[in-house]
Amino acid sequence: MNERARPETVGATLESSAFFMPFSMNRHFKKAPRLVARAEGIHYYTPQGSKLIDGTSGLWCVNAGHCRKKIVEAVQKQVAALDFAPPFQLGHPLAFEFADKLASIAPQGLSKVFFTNSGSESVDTALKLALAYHRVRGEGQRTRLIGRERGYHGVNFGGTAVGGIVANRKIFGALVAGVDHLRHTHDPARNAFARGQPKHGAEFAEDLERLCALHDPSTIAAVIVEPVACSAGVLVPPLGYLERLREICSRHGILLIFDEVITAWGRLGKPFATHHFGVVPDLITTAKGITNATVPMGAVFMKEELYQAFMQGPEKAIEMPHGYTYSAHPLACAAGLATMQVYEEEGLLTRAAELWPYWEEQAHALKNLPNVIDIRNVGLIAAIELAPREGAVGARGLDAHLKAFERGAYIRVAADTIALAPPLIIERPQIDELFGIVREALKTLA
Ligand code: PXG
Repeated sequence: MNERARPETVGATLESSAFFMPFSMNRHFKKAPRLVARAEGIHYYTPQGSKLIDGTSGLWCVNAGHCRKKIVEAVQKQVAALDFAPPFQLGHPLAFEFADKLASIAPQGLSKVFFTNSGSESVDTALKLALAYHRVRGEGQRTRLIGRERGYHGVNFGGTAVGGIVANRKIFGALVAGVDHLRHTHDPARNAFARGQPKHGAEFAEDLERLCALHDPSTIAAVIVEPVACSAGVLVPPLGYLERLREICSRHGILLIFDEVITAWGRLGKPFATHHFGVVPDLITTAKGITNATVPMGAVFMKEELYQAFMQGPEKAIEMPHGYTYSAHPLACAAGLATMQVYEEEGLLTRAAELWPYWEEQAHALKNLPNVIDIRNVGLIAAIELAPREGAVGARGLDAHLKAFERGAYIRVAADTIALAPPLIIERPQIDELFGIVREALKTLA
């Protein structure tokens, strides 16, 4: 065993480690590392054997819980049978089988699937598909892409450009030309402590009309939004908002992309958020739970007519000059097929709907704890927003994360907002336990 992985030495030598950790406070972390060595069900285990409830399904991705036997075995079997197959001008049966399986679960009409390896790649793929779709139809002047303030669409250039979290953008220069942003939908003055979709704010969708008036709608290729903006602190769409956005896009011939990297695969009690909200986009980006995070993978779903628009040229021509070495990787397809089987056998794509009322009650029961200024929930997601300390945005959130960890729960924080989204297999007593730990952490927080 690597010396660093031994329980007695773990953490002792990390300050000089070569690992530049992503989206992490490297120096702070390496001084007092929080490591996990094993996982099972809804729990992580530290190298020393302490048990932690996984309050955020890893990074919103381990929807069926950790180390599920069926998925593990499918991957083990696949790696020994076909480790890799080029996806360009060659195929392997699982890729076609998995795409068909996914299309059968996806919202009706979104019948074609493009494979990627992550949410970021799904987003950049969807943006390129949108631009190319307009171009092959003779509307190549539609080059503008519209995102939204506080949106998170991964970290590649396209996704960073349409994203709207300032800290993720500001040090990377001009990004991509021709991008604009809708205003965000957060309105705590009217909507604080809303349960599910907030009542006020459908009119924020009218901001798209403002951008249409500014740029002329004929220059806009696509609008991309998360149905629920999760990374920016769980912003649930106001009632009527997504409907309005859909109407405006349709009226102006603009493609609507839902980024469902987090919300797909059962998080809102239906397979996709699209099913839950009843508003159907033209493209959907997914990743994370598509393989229960066992093997990296993403997929972009598109309407049949988009796919068909690409199929009009000569048959001996590549219709979409885009794709990754690892698109439809055999291990990912095997993991994904086994994941869908687990989801179906255990009813996990709809289980959040059953847990929702209980989950909502437990979340909102934290209302009177110190520093809590808002609580938001949707499906099996909850956000507890804390007042920031003066001049130190995020400090209280970080302390909440650390205190919860000490008490046996791994939770994500976005600045001063705690975000909870446990595996969809969680039971009611475990929900109590998770909120119990958060409650204790909040009580002791300065
Ligand atoms: N779109 C959305 C909506 C996401 O939430 C991505 C794209 C990018 O996916 P990849 O696989 O490239 O990371 C995401 C990722 C958090 C958190 O705690 C959220 C994500 C990733 C890491 C942390 O909010 N979302």
